[in-house]
Amino acid sequence: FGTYYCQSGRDVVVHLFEWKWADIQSECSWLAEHGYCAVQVSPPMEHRIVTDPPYPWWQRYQPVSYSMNSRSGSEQQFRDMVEACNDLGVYIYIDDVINHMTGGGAGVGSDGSSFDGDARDYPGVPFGPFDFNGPEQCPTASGEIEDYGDPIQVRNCMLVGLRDLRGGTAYVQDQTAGYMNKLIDWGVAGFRLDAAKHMWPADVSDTFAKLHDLNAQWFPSGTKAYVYQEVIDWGSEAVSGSEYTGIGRVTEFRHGKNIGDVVRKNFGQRMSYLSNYGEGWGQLNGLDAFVFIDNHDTQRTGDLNSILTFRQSNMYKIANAFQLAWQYGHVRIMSSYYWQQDIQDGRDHNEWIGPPGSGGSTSDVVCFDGDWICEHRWRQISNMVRFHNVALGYPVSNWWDNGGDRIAFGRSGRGFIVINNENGELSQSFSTGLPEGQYCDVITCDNNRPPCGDSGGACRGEFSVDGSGQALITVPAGEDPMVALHV
Ligand code: QV4
Ligand code: CA
Repeated sequence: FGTYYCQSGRDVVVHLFEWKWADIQSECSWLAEHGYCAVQVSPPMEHRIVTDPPYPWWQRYQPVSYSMNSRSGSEQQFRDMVEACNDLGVYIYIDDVINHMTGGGAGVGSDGSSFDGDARDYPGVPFGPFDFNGPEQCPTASGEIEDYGDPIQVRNCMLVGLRDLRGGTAYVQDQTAGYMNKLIDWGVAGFRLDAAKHMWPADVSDTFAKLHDLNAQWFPSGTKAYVYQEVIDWGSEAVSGSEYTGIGRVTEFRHGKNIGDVVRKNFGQRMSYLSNYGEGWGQLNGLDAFVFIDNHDTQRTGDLNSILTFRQSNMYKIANAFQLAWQYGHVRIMSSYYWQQDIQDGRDHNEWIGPPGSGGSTSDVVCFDGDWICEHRWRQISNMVRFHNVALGYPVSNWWDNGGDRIAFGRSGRGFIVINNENGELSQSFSTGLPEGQYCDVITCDNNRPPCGDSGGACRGEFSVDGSGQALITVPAGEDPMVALHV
């Protein structure tokens, strides 16, 4: 399940975090034009409605049933979105929460189903007490995961009180695979497996063995769903990401931290150390890895001194340009909404705040209105998605660095990028490996070929590559300290 299917020349995933289905449906035309392969959408199943705190984003990680009315819209709106995006060749991956149901307490979910977490009763599925892990499976007195050094606790006890499904039983697998098959039959192409670390690998593969092939209306017959599993592995716990690489791809959380540390120059890191970035840094094999600079968790509760987000816009653009120009892992771009942080003692007390809107409903997306950040539309990022697509499959070449924080590299004649993460202008002749011709800087210009276009006057214009692949390139320091050229 680690193979993904894209329209030819597309590769990158965008996470439209907390967007409504109707807004994603309209965004798909823009995404198709700009070469995105797929969209990751928020968990689409019926979820708990949390009022204390009021309607946090994380209420959607507490399933009540697998019916489809959620904060993002109705079942019909979901299906319309999938069809419209598929028709444009932009595929939908859903955030798949099947390790658990809600936390404690009782109530009514977003589609009207009742639930009682204390009694472990979810009639909307239905699940009852026998479908959950209890004292026989989980060795801790609290029923919670207390020691991440014990794989049995990690898999069989509750993650922050979330009622933990017995994923090894045929009945539970039939319900969760049935939910995924419903979505596959509607045209969904992939799954981010939430909390995969908390599920036994054998249960995960038994569940996926029940999945239908993708819908033949849009996908070649025999195509399997794409799966990337959320396993946070810093190397210090009992459960490791490599236990899951045989099933599908695995999130590589070290990617965002490592690149964040390099661009921020933490711990003496330098851009020049990136020359062997990827496996050379002790990370997963790139063909197993699913990567991102930040995700919906790390941008809130991650190590905020390492992780880069839209809030550090200039460094964030450098980090994204590097991950898109380099060749490592399957890349996802984060697309966020704004919230006011309240940092006390290094922790954001507002990290729970849900998407823009009121009373638990979400506002329509208007990119760049101050509420919706739309990083995926930032020119420096979306033009680098194009660079990434053009260079797909062409190895890194023409490496250059100054031993410090200035680097340059090519992609075997398809693209070339220079990054100047130091003070002062960088100006010199580079061996680009590019064919002779005139190129535009895609970090600051609209087009890759003349006429370069004028993005608000920032465009750095044309660069000439001569017959031997040499080009004189000047890269100012400060805002957008990069030049990127591609065929
Ligand atoms: C609270 C107490 C518990 C207590 C419980 C009683 O903290 O000690 O037992 O009440 O019922 C929310 C609250 C949390 C609350 C819990 C249950 O924040 O305080 O427990 O609900 O009511 C998201 C949020 C969580 C949120 C959860 C469910 O991050 O804060 O919990 O949604 O709403 C590990 C895992 C990794 C996980 C990561 C966050 O290995 O898998 O933690 N990441 C994924 C998602 C993440 C999501 C979940 C998993 C759960 O990316 O967004 O958690 O689906 O590293
Ligand atoms: Ca579990």
